[in-house]
Amino acid sequence: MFEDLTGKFEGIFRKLRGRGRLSEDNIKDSLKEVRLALLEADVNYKVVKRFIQQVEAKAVGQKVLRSITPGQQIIKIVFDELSDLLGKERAEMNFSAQPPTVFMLVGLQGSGKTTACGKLARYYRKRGRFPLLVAADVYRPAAVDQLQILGKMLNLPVFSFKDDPVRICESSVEHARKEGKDLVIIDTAGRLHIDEPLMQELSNIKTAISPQEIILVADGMTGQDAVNIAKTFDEKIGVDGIFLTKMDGDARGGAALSIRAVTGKPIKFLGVGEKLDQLEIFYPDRMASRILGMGDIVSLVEKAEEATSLEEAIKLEKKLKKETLTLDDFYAQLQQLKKMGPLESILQMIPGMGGKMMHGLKIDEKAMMRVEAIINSMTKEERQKPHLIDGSRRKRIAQGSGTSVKDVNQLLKQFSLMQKMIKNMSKVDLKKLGKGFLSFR
Ligand SMILES: Nc1nc2c(ncn2[C@@H]2O[C@H](COP(=O)(O)OP(=O)(O)OP(=O)(O)O)[C@@H](O)[C@H]2O)c(=O)[nH]1
Ligand SMILES: [Mg+2]
Repeated sequence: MFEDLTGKFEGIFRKLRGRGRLSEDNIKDSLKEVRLALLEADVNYKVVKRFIQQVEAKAVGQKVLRSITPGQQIIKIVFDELSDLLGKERAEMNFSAQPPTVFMLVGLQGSGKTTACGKLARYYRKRGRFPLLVAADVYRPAAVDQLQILGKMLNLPVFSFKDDPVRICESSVEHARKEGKDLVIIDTAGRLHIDEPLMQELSNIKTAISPQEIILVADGMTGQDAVNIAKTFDEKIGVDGIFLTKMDGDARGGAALSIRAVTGKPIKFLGVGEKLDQLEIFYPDRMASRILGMGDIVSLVEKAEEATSLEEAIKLEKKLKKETLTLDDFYAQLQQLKKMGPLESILQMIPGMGGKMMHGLKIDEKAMMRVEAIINSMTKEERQKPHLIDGSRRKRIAQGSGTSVKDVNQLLKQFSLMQKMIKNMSKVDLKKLGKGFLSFR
């Protein structure tokens, strides 16, 4: 996501940082580069023009503060403008005071509506809601099946029967009310292009059930097309927010950066993969800092928090205080790390690790799998008391896990180092534990 732009911003800011004083001329030069970078990222040209004008107006003639360098001051101005461009503050979803709340997802064919329904259902279920998925795409039988598969995966009910979409939606709300489901998520039909019958149908559904949120699902990889689609949907039926999908495949980010400014509607979520947990809540300021290569500590911490349940953390901390870290704990920790998603995407959120820095660093996920296999091949006793693992046990474990004795030795060595390291720590530090795996080969 945004790799191209981040790389360019890093270059531009590096040059600025090296300068003690800034003149109007070198501000202009930098802004020219920023402008080019944004255009190359496929940001709408009108949006770029306004952006540059605003940064320039703020930068030129600004008093240089004594405590920071002029370069830093410009970075701050660009950051502020970028956050504004992305919407400034997080736009929350609206919930009805009288349940059920209805989210209606709309968008073109293949934009990711059905997947987005599953992601939102999973996300809100985790936050204590009771979602009901509704299949309002009656034209493609496979569409209903797809939603039902997602429902099974999530263990959530799916409402569907053969009828006209408006009646399906009306009955689904009734059904939710009766069954005590407080969140209705409607998956509507997509078309290849925007056409009148589709708009009419969506509009009829809207009139019939007055959803709290009409969310336009748009494919981020299509750049300015996504922006135009959002604009048309908003004009025809009115949308409350945008769910931008396939951001994992979008290195440029033109849609994300233009859509708010062009449509006036906020991005609320990003889809960053096909899996149901590959959902990101959209925060304009955090996204701006990520694009600028400043990293995103807050998101990182939140992700870690979601993965490590409080209970587990307390248990582990107690254990660490007693200095009896076992391979079982180590294994549990590994699972937590895995729940946080691919290591690369986590590292990308750490300042200084974004953009170009990542190219030189290859995370060895295979090594992590090897560690898992090795621990899996140990007996319960061995995991609790690693010092029992002698030569012949090492051979057996290596064979059982399809690794070599050398691998087993290395893991045990690393583990004992970690035990020592942890003795010196008062609290669990996921990041440090993570580093252990990264260098393990
Ligand atoms: N990489 C990636 N793929 C995604 C994402 N969201 C959805 N997809 C994929 O995009 C394809 C289309 O997704 P669907 O959810 O079926 O799209 P849809 O809008 O419901 O499509 P129709 O029902 O045909 O209109 C599927 O292969 C999804 O797995 C995402 O965030 N990242
Ligand atoms: Mg679908």
